[in-house]
Amino acid sequence: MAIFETDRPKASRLIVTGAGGGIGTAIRGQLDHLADEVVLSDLADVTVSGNERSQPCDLTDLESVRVLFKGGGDVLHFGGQSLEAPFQNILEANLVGTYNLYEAARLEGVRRVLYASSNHAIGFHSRENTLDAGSPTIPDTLYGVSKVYGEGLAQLYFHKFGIESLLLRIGSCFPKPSDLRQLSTWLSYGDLIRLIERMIETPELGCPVVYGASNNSEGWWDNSLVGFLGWKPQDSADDYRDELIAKCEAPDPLDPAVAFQGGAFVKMDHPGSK
Ligand code: NAI
Ligand code: 15L
Repeated sequence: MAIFETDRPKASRLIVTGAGGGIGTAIRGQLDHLADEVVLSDLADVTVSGNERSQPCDLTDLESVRVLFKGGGDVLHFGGQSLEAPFQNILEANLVGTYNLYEAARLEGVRRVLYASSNHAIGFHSRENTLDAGSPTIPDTLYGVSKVYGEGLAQLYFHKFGIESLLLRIGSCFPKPSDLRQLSTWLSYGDLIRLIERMIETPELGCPVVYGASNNSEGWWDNSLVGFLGWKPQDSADDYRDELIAKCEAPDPLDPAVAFQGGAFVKMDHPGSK
């Protein structure tokens, strides 16, 4: 029970931030069955089809985000800084941007948010550990820290204001796996869309952590605590295993990028002050 309960009816509108990015571009055009209207938003206009409409918005500007969310709806939040970067970039796009997103959601009556968190929120876990929704976060970058912060904001806005969020710690969401690590972390676009469908249809979502990976036999993440969602990934990086083994160098187990789940992010240059 939220402290300040508000009435948030099932949405007839789905709003997608970051609609011009890699994931947004891959999934737009495939969301029309989920709402009467799909609003695609990024810094600039994006191409639309069917029941889609484009509405540019800079997430760092609260008033613009309020205009975007006016009338409420469900939100897929893919907009922001998606890789390690200087702190100022992380601050604006992910810390300020995600605060504005939840604050505008509260003020404009948004029902649910898919928050695109990342495996880099848990990147310093050893690959020998299987993680579930209760595992502690150990971010591997400033970027990963910003994802932990976003998960915290989502939890605050759920427990205080009843805005539900699916905290999706995405592994590697690309057209196909491109290296040996992605045999564990790959999430297909089809499985992502199937999860979005479950997020919208599940009667009581709450604020669960979900690991975003397809049905990969080499996976490190256990989603059994969120079985109530009924999400069954159907694709698998296993189908690309032979191709990847033939083209990639054998991994060195002593390399931190191989020992830890975050891969190369754990040893990226730290973009701190000199
Ligand atoms: P991307 O970098 O391709 O797209 C991000 C989009 O956000 C861009 O189109 C950019 O213009 C927009 N954006 C940046 N700052 C903005 C601002 N101030 N206002 C409005 N829009 C802004 O990223 P991608 O790969 O599509 O990922 C989407 C989300 O999923 C990101 O939050 C990323 O951190 C997360 N994620 C993605 C993974 C993947 O494998 N693709 C893995 C883990 C997390
Ligand atoms: C992420 O969080 C990034 O946004 C994406 O570009 C990939 O690097 C992904 O993680 C990954 O770990 O493969």
